Amino acid sequence: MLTRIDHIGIACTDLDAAVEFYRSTYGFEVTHTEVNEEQGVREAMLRINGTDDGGASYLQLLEPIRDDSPVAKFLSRNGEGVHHIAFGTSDVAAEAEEIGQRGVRVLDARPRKGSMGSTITFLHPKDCGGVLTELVQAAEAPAEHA
Ligand code: CMX
Ligand code: CO
Repeated sequence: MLTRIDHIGIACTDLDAAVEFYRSTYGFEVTHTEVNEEQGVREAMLRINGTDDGGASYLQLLEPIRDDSPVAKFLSRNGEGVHHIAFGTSDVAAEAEEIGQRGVRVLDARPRKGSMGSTITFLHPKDCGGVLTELVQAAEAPAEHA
């Protein structure tokens, strides 16, 4: 089951400038930053709200670290903007398998490492009405949610 909007991924050319825009315009603060070598990005997660499944919803600001990365390719074709949406689930592998059986291409043979210790996979935008879609299983919930 998909139980929340986990995040909206936004492609930007200058991560620090994007962080400053979201801080000064809306008051959103950075919860976490990391480099994900496999995905080819430097990213900032801005926590917007908690959700009733014990998770949370974030904005994910993404700056490419390599010219051949998906976000670099997206920026060169479209410029800055919304890159993908991500739904949260408690079991990303099972969810991907089920959605794959409905004829949607799952882009990863097995789930990969995402932000903050999460496990992620992507669905092809051409099978999702033009929306690149990510599924996210958060890292083990903290003790109070276990
Ligand atoms: N949203 C919607 N459509 C997209 C898209 C996006 N983000 N990226 C590409 N497309 C469309 C293109 O517009 C193009 O459409 P047309 O054929 O109609 O022109 C088509 O998909 C192919 O585009 P492309 O530029 O040739 O891109 P590729 O096929 O090389 O790659 C994709 C597209 C989705 C397979 C690739 O971007 C991918 O594997 N993405 C998943 C990984 C990823 O995005 N990682 C970064 C985020 C990490 C994170 O969230 O943690
Ligand atoms: Co994402």
